[in-house]
Amino acid sequence: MPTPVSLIGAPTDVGAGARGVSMGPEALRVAGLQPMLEGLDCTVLDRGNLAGPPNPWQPPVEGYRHLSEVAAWNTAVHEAVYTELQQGRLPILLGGDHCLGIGSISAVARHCRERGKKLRVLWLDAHADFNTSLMTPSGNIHGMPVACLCGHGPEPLVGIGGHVPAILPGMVRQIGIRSVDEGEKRFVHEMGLEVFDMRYIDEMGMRHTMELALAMLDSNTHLHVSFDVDFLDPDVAPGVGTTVRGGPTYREAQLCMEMIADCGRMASLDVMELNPALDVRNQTAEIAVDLIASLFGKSTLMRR
Ligand code: NNH
Ligand code: MN
Ligand code: MN
Ligand code: MN
Repeated sequence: MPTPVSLIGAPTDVGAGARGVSMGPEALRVAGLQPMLEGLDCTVLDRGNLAGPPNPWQPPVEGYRHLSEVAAWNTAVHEAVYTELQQGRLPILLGGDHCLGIGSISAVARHCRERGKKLRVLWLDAHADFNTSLMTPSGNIHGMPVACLCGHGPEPLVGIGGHVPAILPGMVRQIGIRSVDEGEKRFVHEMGLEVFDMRYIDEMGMRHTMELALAMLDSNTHLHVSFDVDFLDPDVAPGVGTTVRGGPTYREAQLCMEMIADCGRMASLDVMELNPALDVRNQTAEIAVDLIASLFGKSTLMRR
């Protein structure tokens, strides 16, 4: 029996530089996320949307935009994701901007510590999201979640979940990266993050990339997938706030998701940064739902 799935909506854009990802959860529902999963024999509970403060749309203060609002939303996400994991369910966080990866992944890490499980995080994104207040060009906290999770960030974010750092850089594999800020680049190297950037994928192919990113998972490993929709090439996924050309094609992204499904270890998922205000007839939401189907084991032939 597959693990029962819980959908958790987090309708906020407090960590982003463009308004609109707050509409992401509803767009994914409208694109048929729940019936798609049920068609793959998953039992699904939609937990509805979390609540949190509105977006005050203020400039950054000391390198952070909306820090208290970001902390409030992440605290709510942490508790919701943790609760689902404790009940043996597979949480799918529907973003919302990617700052919420702090709440989600800190909850997964806490669950893993308590259960003696190893953790592997796949970060599918055009961006490394490894900025700190000193190096951020924008103050937008959706550019900082990986750094915060690794213990580099403000106390109200780094402390979520009660264990600092929540994760170690060695647990993370980043895939699809093609936009990294200057200071951020140095910090990524310094901390030893393992990054499969687009140059790597171009030269080695998605198959080899995913074989490495998924290497050494065992039956005691919890695999978390944090899927920033801007991972995809903007030709197929225009509905995001920060498009970067040169991303994975539809087919490359499908293979990436299929290989994750085949490894059989995915136990939690974030689907982030979908921006319906910038989308065209909900096509980006529909593509995201297609790719999530592959993540949950839909394949062209035979297997189902
Ligand atoms: N690196 C930029 C910043 O920190 C952009 C981050 N935007 C994202 N990240 N969408 O996934 O402001
Ligand atoms: Mn578990
Ligand atoms: Mn991101
Ligand atoms: Mn991104």
